[in-house]
Amino acid sequence: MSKILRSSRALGLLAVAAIATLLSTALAVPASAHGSVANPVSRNYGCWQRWGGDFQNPRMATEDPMCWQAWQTDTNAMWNWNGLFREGVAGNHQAAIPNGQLCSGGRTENGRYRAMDAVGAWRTTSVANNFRLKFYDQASHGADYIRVYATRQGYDALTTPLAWSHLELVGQIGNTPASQWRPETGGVSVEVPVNAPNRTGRHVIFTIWQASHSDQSYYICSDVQFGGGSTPPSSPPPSSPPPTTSPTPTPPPTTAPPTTAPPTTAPPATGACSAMYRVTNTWSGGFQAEVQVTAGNAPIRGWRVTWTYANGQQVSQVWNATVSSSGSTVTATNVSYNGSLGAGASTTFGLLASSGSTNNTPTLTCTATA
Ligand SMILES: [Cu+2]
Repeated sequence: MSKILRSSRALGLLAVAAIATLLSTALAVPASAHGSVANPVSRNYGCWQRWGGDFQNPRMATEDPMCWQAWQTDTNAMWNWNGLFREGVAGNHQAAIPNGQLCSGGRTENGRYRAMDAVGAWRTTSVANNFRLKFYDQASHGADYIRVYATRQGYDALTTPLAWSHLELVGQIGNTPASQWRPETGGVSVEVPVNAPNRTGRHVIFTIWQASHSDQSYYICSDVQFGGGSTPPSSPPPSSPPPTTSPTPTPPPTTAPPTTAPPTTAPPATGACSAMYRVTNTWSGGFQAEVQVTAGNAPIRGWRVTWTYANGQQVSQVWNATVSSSGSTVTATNVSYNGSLGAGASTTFGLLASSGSTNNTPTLTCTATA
């Protein structure tokens, strides 16, 4: 009796496990087959690989916060990690994609991938200055070309939205039909030799895959750490042409210093917290700002910062805070991992916003939860 009970219970557990496996398999299969950069893994593909099976785990917020904001922004974008493309660009990539939006393909698909543009500490892959970029194509489209760009030394990926002027062409292959790519489970892959000398530390690798089946262009950001030792090729030498280190077709390197508005320090509020706002970068039609929140002389468990924009500025994206706007008033609240601050301790959050020619610095109010 008890034996029968036990075994039927075991069967039940097995069935649950089988269903769970089926579900996670169904979830793991992208809705449509295209591709992305597998190594150094792209933002979207990496976040899907690391968290696709566990995307609601709050640990992600602390362990991999850029992926967390991406999953929070649009879960569909993550399931469709391979669908970050535009159609009909006719090779005019720079005309199609505004600065600050390179990693989302110019907010393609109604901005579905906009979280890829967020600036911050995306997980990096260590690479040598010479490495092979691996592109994974689930649909066997082949390529008219793949172009690989690296940010110039001096670009600060932690503070600066990616612009065309930051990029230098560091590798490319020409027309390669899928029949010349290496067979993979569920697709094909190809490697692009990359030569990006004189770089150390964190950089962004920006890849354009011009697929061959139609005018479909993919725009993909990968985060790397140069100087992290050598990355041996994962495979036999490529059948692709050698890299042409031709100069980039982008405008001259205008790594202009960020135009920084003078910081405004809110008066240390009623013992609880204070907030400082500064514009860290501006471009035509928009800007990036950073807000530093500092606890007063006692620890706090949460904070809220409010301000009013006087010139029609509109926040489009935020990281390390939750933001709501009501008319011109903006309210930013801590997220789970940065609400608790010791006495005198600070945290920062960032935002992207649109603006006209006038962009006055607002006055901030900080309220703390003790
Ligand atoms: Cu496709």
